[in-house]
Amino acid sequence: MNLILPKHTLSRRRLLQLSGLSGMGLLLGGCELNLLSDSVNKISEPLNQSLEALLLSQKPVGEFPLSAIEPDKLLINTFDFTPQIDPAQFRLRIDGEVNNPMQLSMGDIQKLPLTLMVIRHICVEGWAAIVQWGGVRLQDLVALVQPKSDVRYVYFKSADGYYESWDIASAIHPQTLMAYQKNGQPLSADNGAPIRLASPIKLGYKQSKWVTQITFVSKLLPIKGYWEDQGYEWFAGL
Ligand SMILES: Nc1nc2c(c(=O)[nH]1)N[C@H]1C(S)=C(S)[C@@H](COP(=O)(O)O)O[C@H]1N2
Ligand SMILES: [Mo]
Repeated sequence: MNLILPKHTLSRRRLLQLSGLSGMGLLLGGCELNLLSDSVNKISEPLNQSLEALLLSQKPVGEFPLSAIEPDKLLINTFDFTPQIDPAQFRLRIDGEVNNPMQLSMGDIQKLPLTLMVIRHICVEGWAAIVQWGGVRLQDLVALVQPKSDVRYVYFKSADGYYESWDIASAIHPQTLMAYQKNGQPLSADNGAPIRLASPIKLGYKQSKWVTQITFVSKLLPIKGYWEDQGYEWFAGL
């Protein structure tokens, strides 16, 4: 059901693009404010061709009902300390090999469509919890910044020094969120406020908390992730 609408929107946009009528978004490309006020339209812009093909091939995984949420089971798992971030000062930088690098405030991010999902979070240390996350789809942010066609990976930098890298297909999966709510409440500092990754297709250690920077790249660097660089598996898919 929810796959049909974006697909139609994309092909309609593509038709417009082919007929040369969709230059408007590009003219505004240099100006973050205009881009953002037009953000809801802008996210139905096509990604680049290879990403669009990936996007259309992806199926959402099953979710749980609200009644399945296990509020006490999500343990705090933080390798060092909990950064205290002032949400009013906070900016999420999105950069790398993209056409429109951006710095978004939480206000900007919260103007984008909110997605809620109830999924199971699984930590390799032997615990799991069914959680509802609320946030913006990472694919919507991808559509705003417009990665170049050779982008294959995404790096996430966190305020506590944690870092992660993901394959682009997993990053644009419809249930990969930049989450700012947990179980219907604003995210707490311990759970990664103001914003963190949340996805049902990756193990817990891939889901960076306190994300401050998202960088799109064509090649994976020797440095892959905080736990991966100590021997944990990189893909960490579920
Ligand atoms: N920045 C940052 N993100 C992180 C971690 C961390 O230590 N720092 N721990 C990871 C691990 S191992 C898990 S299981 C989850 C735990 O999320 P939670 O503390 O909200 O339950 O966050 C992940 N993201
Ligand atoms: Mo974990």
